[in-house]
Amino acid sequence: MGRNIVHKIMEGHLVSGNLAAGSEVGISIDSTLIHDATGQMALLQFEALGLSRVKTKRSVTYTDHNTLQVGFENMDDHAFLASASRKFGLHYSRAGNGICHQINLERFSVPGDTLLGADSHTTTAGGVGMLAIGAGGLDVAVAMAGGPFYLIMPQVLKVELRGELPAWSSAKDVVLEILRRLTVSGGRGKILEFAGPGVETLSAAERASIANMSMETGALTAIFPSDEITRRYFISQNREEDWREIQADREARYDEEMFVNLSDIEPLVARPHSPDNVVSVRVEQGLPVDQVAIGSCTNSSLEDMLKVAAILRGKFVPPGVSLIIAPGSRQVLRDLTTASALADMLAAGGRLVETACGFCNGVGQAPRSNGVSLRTSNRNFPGRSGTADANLYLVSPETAAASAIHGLITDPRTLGQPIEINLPEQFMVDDRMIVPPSREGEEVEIIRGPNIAPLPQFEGLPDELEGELLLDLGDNITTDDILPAGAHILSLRANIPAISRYIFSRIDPHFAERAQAAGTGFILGGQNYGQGSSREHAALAPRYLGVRAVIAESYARIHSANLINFGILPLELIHKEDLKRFSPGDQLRMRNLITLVRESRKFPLENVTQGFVVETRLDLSPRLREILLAGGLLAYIREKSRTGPRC
Ligand code: MIC
Ligand code: SF4
Repeated sequence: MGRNIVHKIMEGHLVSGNLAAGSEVGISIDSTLIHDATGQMALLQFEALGLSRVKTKRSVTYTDHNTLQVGFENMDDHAFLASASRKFGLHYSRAGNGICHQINLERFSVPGDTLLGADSHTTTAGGVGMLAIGAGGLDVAVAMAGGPFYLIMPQVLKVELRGELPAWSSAKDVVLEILRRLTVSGGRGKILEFAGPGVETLSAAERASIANMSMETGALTAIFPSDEITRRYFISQNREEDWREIQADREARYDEEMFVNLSDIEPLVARPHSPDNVVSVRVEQGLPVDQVAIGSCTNSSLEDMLKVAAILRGKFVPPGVSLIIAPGSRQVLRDLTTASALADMLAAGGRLVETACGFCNGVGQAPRSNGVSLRTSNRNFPGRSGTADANLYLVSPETAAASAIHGLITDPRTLGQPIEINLPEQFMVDDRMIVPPSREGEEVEIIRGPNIAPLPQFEGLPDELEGELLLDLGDNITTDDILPAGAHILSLRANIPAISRYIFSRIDPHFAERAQAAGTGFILGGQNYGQGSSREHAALAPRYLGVRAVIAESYARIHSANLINFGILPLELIHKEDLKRFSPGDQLRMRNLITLVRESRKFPLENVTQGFVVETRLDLSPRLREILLAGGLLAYIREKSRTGPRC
């Protein structure tokens, strides 16, 4: 029986376990990615592991999430990241160079290699056949130290693409269609592997957009073959030597299959407030828009930007519409200037902002109260834009540009003749904004401004937990709900005591005080708890405030791993009807935890206030049991290194 791409790459990287879906496997990691929202913790944690240099083939730190510098905190972070990267052997991409996933695709991706990134959209590199996975910063720190990445072997879902996209439909519409079908939880426990004749009709940038946003289905990652089109992309990046062909075998076996006929894809839009709330753009046609924001790691390639420029050429945005344009990288921006496309964008009234994440995670360009913002990014969760009651709609660059010139949501098909763009044979390759690591043995001093706080230390798991149920939340709670995005909070990512003040602050502004007063706390969620970003702060900071267990129906993968990494129990309710039996403020208790974590899958949870016991479950591999007993991954590694090999 033939092998699919996922199994081929995993086999080549297997360190422990076997590839049977559902079992724990360890894989070796070739490259890592961190940035200025997750990298501070990852580097502090790497430092705590006691190694002097990273052991990966290549590790890179990017400065893209928060480049506003409204106070010293932000620059303290950048100076720390730059100096620690140099010392520990990481490349450092300076502010202004662009968004991590776009630069990784351009300059560092390698088909067939593994990449672990402290960012959920690390999956973007799947567009060129890299097995690219998002994880918490601590898991990435361990990978930088040469340790394997452990995961539950997912099922491989073949997404067979047929046909060809019609004019005005775009890669973004393909992934919106996949989200419409799978929803934000339908990809859980799966990797999406793209196959079929439709693949060769898509460019590398289009595939990367699809791989980027596929993770919103909850999938571990998504991957495309690396073929002649990929090779041409590498040639135009002047990196043909990094290209390698990766194809599934002819009779490759998959766990599941779905079909997408590209010829049937029409322009789509994800309505507020979830990326799976997808309808045809025709349904929303005519809705007045206040803001159109084009960019983010999903849609900021040269191809996307050239299409936008072609649509804007000779037009002008009406009063009342703010058109934000953020090209994905310095390379894209420079190529736009030579193609004179930038001139067309500016002439149309476009507001050029720095090549960074920016508007996508609430760092600038917040819409007006109750405003409508049309975005080419990948998430429209409530409050993500920085305006609590704004309405975010996710669309393709074509739909965004068409809507910008009309001031109304506009089906791009109404623009008539399809646009034509010319991509250069060779992109503008210039790596001078990427600072190489120091030479081995060279003295480098790490710069630690006052915003760089020491790592908090946590004790091991106690035998008994008793505390208050602090919050009762619903389904699909995002990490943006747990720890909001935005420039101010982002500038505290290196300072756990300071950032913990903002945990659940949009849901309850007094949460942090209540949690600390309670001493030990529990959180109740619904389905798919912790979906969205990889930010480990959404686990680490609650732990700092005394949260020791979350009770939910199910969890998003990265967040559940982060909870365990910081010694919080991610308990699953066995009978979901039990969710309704709890009230905030109830006193909860768990006994004999040490024995239960060592031996059991079932964890009785007592509601002392109301006098009942419910059954919860925690499926743990022996390694995860030990991590929980130690109180978290760092403590576990320290214990291990006293008794055996590191990591
Ligand atoms: C996001 O898109 O939500 C972020 C900001 O890039 C996050 C990273 C973070 O919050 O640390 C992600 O996707 O992982
Ligand atoms: Fe940056 Fe937005 Fe992409 Fe996250 S989703 S990496 S914030 S551009």
